[in-house]
Amino acid sequence: MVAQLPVALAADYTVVIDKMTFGAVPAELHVGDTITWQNNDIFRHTATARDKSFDVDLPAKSEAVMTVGAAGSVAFYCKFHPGMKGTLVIAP
Ligand SMILES: [Cu+2]
Repeated sequence: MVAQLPVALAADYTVVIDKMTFGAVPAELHVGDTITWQNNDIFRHTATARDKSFDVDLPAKSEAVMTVGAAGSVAFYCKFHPGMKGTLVIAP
């Protein structure tokens, strides 16, 4: 009999940017998941990792998808509005 290995399915999450603030980030993130950054503002934003592991450009009223690449705790911010920030906690 063949053992059934658990299959980790990649999950898709959305982080909404609204009124100059990053919304809630996924509580349970794993490498291979995708995050759609959705900018609802009339301003351009970015989602930029302090460790440079990602840098997503988000023109006004746009969205962009990124795949989570590495485990760890990654602080991020907006290059244009440094007060906008958050942290992704990514499990392997
Ligand atoms: Cu911004």
